[in-house]
Amino acid sequence: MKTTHPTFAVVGHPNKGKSSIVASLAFDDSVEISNTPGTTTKKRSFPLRVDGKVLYELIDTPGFQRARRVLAWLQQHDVPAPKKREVVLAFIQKYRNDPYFNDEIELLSPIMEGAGIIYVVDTSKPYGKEYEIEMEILRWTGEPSMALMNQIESSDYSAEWRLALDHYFKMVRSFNPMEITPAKHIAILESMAQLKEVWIAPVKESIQHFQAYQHQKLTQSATAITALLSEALSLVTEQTLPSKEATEEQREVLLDSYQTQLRQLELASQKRVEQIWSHTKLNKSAPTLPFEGMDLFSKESEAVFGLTRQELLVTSATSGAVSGAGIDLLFGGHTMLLGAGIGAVVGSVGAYFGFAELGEIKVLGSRLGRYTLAVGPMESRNFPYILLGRALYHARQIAHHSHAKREAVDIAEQSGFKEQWLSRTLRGELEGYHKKFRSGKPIKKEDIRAYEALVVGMLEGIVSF
Ligand SMILES: Nc1nc2c(ncn2[C@@H]2O[C@H](COP(=O)(O)OP(=O)(O)OP(=O)(O)O)[C@@H](O)[C@H]2O)c(=O)[nH]1
Ligand SMILES: [Mg+2]
Repeated sequence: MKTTHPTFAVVGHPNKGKSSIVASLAFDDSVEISNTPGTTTKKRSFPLRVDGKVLYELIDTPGFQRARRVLAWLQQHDVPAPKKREVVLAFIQKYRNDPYFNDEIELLSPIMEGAGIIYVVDTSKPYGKEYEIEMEILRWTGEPSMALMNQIESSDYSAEWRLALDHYFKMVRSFNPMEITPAKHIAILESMAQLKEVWIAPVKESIQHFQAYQHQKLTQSATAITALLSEALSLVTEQTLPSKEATEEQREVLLDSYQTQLRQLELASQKRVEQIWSHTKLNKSAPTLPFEGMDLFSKESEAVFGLTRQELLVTSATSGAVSGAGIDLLFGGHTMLLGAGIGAVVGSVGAYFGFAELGEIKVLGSRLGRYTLAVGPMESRNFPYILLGRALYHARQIAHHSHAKREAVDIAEQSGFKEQWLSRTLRGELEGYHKKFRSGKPIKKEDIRAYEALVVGMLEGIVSF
């Protein structure tokens, strides 16, 4: 194999997280992962490509199945160290079509073709001598190697593992494929580069590309989120009417269609963000989208992703919905706000939380005896914050979602999120743009760009690097 980029074969005992490590480091959710030992049966290469250039390549392999037999075969050949490699090649040559040794052939061949070895162990299980057989086989290849300690469950035998692994590997690192951040990703790449001297320079260069690539994903996400906000707030939904009077049912149908369109805009923006972060399978297989079952217009959504009740009141107050006594009440604190007093001040709780007042449904002038019933642009001043809060939260969860994870993204993880994304000054800045988006006038490119910059700043604050 003639490669110009660093290549690593991820090997080890069955069911120790080899495929999970490959998925997380290659940003690839198509890697087969399951808790059935022997899931991976064929070697498969996963290159990480950025702008057409391969930064590095990981090879997923099956676990050792016949390690004892293989080592026995190798040891029949009593050769000095420089010749051991040839014995491994002879083994591959002899058994390449023998299904009995399929797994060993699959895992040894990429190593013999020049891939660095990454040996994966699960340090939540006790160390055992049987692993020495595998490590001994790897030693026969004469190729440089490192060990990754992946603690799958909570029990911790890493101390004894480390003592054992230090005998066989010049580098031993801990790595959790479920909780990967760009910083951890880079740290592990730096260690991996140490395996071969010729890889140090290319990996350094790759890391720079990698960092630029991560930031590019943030800006692209900001573009998708800004498009959502500007399109949703300026959205107008219309329906033709046969006469000047619209029935209650016609109004309801229109409002329903308006809400559906808003939901679709949100969904399209979420899809785009998932695509940016290479999460293309999220909504197909077992994992569910964040917010699935939590509607954009639900009370839960307001409470979780929008403003706090106090902030919502301030928004209403600044929009003139609350006056005099209302504002005094506002600064009295949460307990008062939750009391019966609220209703007395503005008439209905719905007005505070916005969704009752998405927009006025208007009958527009006639053309050829036909009238138009219209709703939009968005009138609720709270709605943009709900939408933005949800979009930022979704982007953060997606950016933090390891490609090794096969379970749902957890909405309950949002603790502390609200406080992190919206400051008072920021709210002031956003409000100006929301007003423009809601004005019904064409939206200027420079306003879109300025809003994107604000969103990039918010994303930088909530996505950990
Ligand atoms: N909680 C947790 N689960 C993990 C971790 N690493 C792997 N798993 C789970 O362990 C199981 C095995 O993971 P795989 O990545 O398929 O393991 P493998 O070594 O490729 O297995 P084979 O292909 O069968 O040899 C899967 O259910 C993973 O979700 C981890 O760090 N934490
Ligand atoms: Mg596997």
